[in-house]
Amino acid sequence: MSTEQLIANSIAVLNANWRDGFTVPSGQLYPFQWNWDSGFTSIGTCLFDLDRALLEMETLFTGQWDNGLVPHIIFHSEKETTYFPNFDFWETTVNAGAPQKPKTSGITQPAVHGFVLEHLLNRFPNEEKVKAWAQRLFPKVVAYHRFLYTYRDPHHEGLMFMFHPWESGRDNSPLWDESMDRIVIDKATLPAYTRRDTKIAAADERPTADQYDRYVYLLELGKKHQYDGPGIAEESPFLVQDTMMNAILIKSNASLIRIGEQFGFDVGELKEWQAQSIPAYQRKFWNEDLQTFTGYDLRGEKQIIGKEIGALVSLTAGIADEKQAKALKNYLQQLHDRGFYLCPSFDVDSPRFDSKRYWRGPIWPHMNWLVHQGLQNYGFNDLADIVRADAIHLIREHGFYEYFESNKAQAASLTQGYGGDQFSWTSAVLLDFLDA
Ligand code: 2M8
Repeated sequence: MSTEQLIANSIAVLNANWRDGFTVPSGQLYPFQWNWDSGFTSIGTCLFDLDRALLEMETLFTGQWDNGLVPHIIFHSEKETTYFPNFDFWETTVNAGAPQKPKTSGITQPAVHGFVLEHLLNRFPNEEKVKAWAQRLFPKVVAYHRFLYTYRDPHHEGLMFMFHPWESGRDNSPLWDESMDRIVIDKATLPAYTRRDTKIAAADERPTADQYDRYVYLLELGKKHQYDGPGIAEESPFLVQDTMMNAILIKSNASLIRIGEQFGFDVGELKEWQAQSIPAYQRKFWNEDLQTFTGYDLRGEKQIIGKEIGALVSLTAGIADEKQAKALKNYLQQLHDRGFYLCPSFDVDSPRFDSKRYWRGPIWPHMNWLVHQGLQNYGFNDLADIVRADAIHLIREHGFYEYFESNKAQAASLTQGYGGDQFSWTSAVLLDFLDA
């Protein structure tokens, strides 16, 4: 397929997934607005319809709670019933600060908004409407970061926690296995539910039934504590400080500081967060033996051992020092030399690696976008080019899927990717990659 055709197809996917004011990740599998998906979508959409890209982010923030939370799903339609868990299962009315309309979930996702604002400002430096948009959203994004530092950092370390794997965006990563195994499921007390995802995507490419029981358990735990109560940190068996969520938060803090300075907002609070978060990330997450950053299991009080894609996002945020950056770069270079597409979402040498199951091994194009930028930050341009080229190649050969086979030998016999088709962030980051 020619580059012109790829661009035309990407735009067609994003047009087909556009609803009234926002883009669904994938028409069938994910029929609502997802938080971090919208950020990546804006980065692609702005290249052919700037107004729509701006509206995407504004619509997302119509779901913001009084406490600052930006939920992971905004259920703009209450009639759409093909996704589980829907708004009625979340019952966010337990929290008086949750909006009545639109209905939302009660958890969050990676804090991409700050860097998305800056990305668009940099792309369109002379557009007054982009400047006005950034100034309107700035205080809302800061309020969201304040939520994370207030409600998700009980020991005031400068590192936020998550209490549900869906918050990480990397739902069934093997990183969470040990914490998830801690949850004892009592079927008699777990509310009845029916999954919808496995009716649309292949079951062996999705999380398992046991994992879904635990997702529901943690949702109920959040609900019990109004989704922001201190009881979450006290009780949740799953309580994790994640490498990627914290790296993205730090990256967005940096963007907000620059934006705030450009437009004359007070950035004192942002600078204080940043001054605490970067050294804390360095101190707590670097693992000398593994030569990578590893998240921290707050409930189990230990590092979460595993080589995983989230650590590579530290490059995008500029957290890694030169030596650490080199180690992360070498890790990727070796994978490339051994015949893997970049960047597999989990350690290919681990027995828990699964090249086709969701976040346990496949390639995710928006992750390539983040890692590509990170490698460029440190001047590793040749490897950055490979990361970009691999994403383009997989989409060109296998279609606009949600994720892709990471083992080149195995991918050679495949004609398509995995998970949902006609996927928004896949199309959006492809547009940006092709525009570069
Ligand atoms: C996936 O997660 C949702 C739950 O949020 C699901 O499996 O139902 C993840 O890949 C997540 O990162 C993504 O934002 C979402 C929509 O694309 O799908």
